[in-house]
Amino acid sequence: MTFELAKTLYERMENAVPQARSRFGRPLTLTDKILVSHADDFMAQEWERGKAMLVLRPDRVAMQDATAQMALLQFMQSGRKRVALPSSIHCDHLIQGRDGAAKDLPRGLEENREVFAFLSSAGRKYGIGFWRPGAGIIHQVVLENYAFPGGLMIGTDSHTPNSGGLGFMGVGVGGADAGEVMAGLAWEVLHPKLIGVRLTGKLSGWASAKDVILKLCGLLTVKGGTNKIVEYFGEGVESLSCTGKATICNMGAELGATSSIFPFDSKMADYLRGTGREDLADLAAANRALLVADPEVLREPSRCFDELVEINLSSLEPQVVGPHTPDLARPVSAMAAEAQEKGYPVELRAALIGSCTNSSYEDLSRAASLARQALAAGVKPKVPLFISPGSERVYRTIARDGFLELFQTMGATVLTNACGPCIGQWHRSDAVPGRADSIISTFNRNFPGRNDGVMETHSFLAGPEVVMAYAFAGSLAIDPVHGELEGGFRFSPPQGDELPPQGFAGGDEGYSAPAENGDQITVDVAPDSERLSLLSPFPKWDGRDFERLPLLVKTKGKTTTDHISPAGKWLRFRGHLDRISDNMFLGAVNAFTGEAGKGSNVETGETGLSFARIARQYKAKGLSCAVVGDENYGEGSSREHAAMSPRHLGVTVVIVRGFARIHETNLKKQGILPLVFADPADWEKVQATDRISVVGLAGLAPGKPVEVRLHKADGRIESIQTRHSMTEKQIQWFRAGSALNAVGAR
Ligand code: MIC
Ligand code: SF4
Repeated sequence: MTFELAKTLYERMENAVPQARSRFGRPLTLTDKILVSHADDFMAQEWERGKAMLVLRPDRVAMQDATAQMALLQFMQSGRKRVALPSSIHCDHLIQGRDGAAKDLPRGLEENREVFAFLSSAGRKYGIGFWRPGAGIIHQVVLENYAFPGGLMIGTDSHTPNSGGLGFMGVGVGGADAGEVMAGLAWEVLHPKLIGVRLTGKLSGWASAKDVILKLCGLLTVKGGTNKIVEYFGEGVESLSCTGKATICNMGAELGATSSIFPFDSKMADYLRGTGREDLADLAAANRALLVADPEVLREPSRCFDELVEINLSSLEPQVVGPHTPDLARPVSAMAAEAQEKGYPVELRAALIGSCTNSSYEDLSRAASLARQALAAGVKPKVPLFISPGSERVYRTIARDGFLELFQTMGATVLTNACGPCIGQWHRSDAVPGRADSIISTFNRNFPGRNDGVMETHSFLAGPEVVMAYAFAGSLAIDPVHGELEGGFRFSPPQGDELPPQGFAGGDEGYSAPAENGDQITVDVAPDSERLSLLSPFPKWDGRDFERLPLLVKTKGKTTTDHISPAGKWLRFRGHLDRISDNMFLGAVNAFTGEAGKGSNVETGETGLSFARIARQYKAKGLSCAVVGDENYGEGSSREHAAMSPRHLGVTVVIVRGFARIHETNLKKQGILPLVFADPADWEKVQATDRISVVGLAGLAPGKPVEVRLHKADGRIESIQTRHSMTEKQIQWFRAGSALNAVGAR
């Protein structure tokens, strides 16, 4: 099926690409080529970067189990019998890592039986491929099975761009977007600007693909990629394996980028062949010119990119980032001094290798090469090590090739092929709330509380080689790359194979195909379920201005979706809006008290309440409320619960210094008014007891500022200006109460 999809796409590109070249009057980047050939209507489309809304037709939809529930519940409201395009569900987020796969997987199956039954029955009925729990992490499975150069996919997970490693543009979206596209609607996204990253030189020694993106995170920061696509080019590109490229694209999500992409090359062809898709490799090779930027772009990149960055792979040093944010980067050689200076706890309590970012065969083989060296020299690991393979295919292959045995010899716990600790599905036996200690992983995110639920844990991120080396060093005070370990042992640089020399091991990979005709299949939702509940539409806007709303919370500093709607134990309730809403803002820092997760009911004066409780109290009195946030509000994940819970509990407006892309769209989709302070300094003016009015809503129009009035406790009224980025259509969503209501209303 993928071959056919690719073939039709390349035929379409044959026309679309020259047409776009002449319309734009310049050579095309790869991103341009992909976007123009997926336009719903190329001629009617406006093509201004940073301004126009693109209306696109993706080739696929991918969903992971934690977000698929809401995506499917929303799709089901459309009344369609079958999805309009190839789609898949991947069960990876709900399995807890604890004792190792042999015990964890059966336990996870039992604990989540209801949810998996719902997802698999919905998959069978609506024509969606279903990957069973343990089959692997969504992005690895997509890379191995579905990605093809030049294609476009949306996925209900922010790391969907991982597939850009195979030239397949992936974009993370909320479940509402996925639900609508599966129902046959086109997909809309703000036309991203383009960052060109020129890679020169060649990786060698310790440096790996992970270091390229960690370095870039340090350079561009977590908001540097908002509403932008990162396209890589230059001679360094060819030296990176396909899965290494995927690592880089994966973590483009940490820049807030809409997507990241690499041009088609021989490494991609090798990977396609290695994963049994020889036909696609040949087809892509025959269409190479469509799947790379025009040669003139490489000669004159400033004509075609909005921003340019250059990274020399030859001089790249391995990086370590963290704690608490992925953009706090430094070379590994600077870690020890910085840890001391900043007072980070230096003793490492856990080392974790895996996640969608770093769980390829190459990653594990390079980590294994270091483990082998140390064990041979009699050096023992100092820190508990956890390994999460990315997919069943990778798992079987490392089992066959002896890495698994090696990891087990050193006492590692091999977890299910799933997200596990990366998303807080981790029973960390030695975690103590309130105690700060340090862990290091190959993951992509390290927001407070993410892995073990303890806000104080200092989570550092690095490549698989560096994490393995630290597992033997045991301390951030040692530089395991350049320095000596106990007994004078020094590692030699790691070595590994990009692809398994004997090919991937075969066998059942955990896929179930949908039914040919799903009419007779019923979707499993128990009426008394505490895990799933069917959705009822949000109320439509009553046509009136928002008058004197109480302020539910003003957040200070980082407010990621992990702060707004934590995962971990709450993943349980991802299909049950009312239950999950009790987690609302549990991680958000109250700007007035500095405390996380608690605030006051301004009506009753009661303090120390959870924000969900306060919102429920207001709601019971018929009051809506407002939220005020800081910079890059909603960064991190695609989880729309961070928009749905506030909406469910009565938040009607969110006013911030700046939004992250996916979250802003999620708010719009769910009918919440997302406003941005015209003057970021006005954030300071908002006080705990202010009542907030938003006026002139009947005249809401694209590009038109919105007036917000702060009614002060002493009776003064302060007026401030805000802006919004809603298009005419998105304003309809607001009026209808949600995007889904607006679709229904047509
Ligand atoms: C994440 O890495 O934060 C997640 C869990 O994969 C999320 C999706 C979710 O919250 O379910 C993401 O990245 O979008
Ligand atoms: Fe899963 Fe972690 Fe990847 Fe998210 S970032 S998809 S939780 S492995």
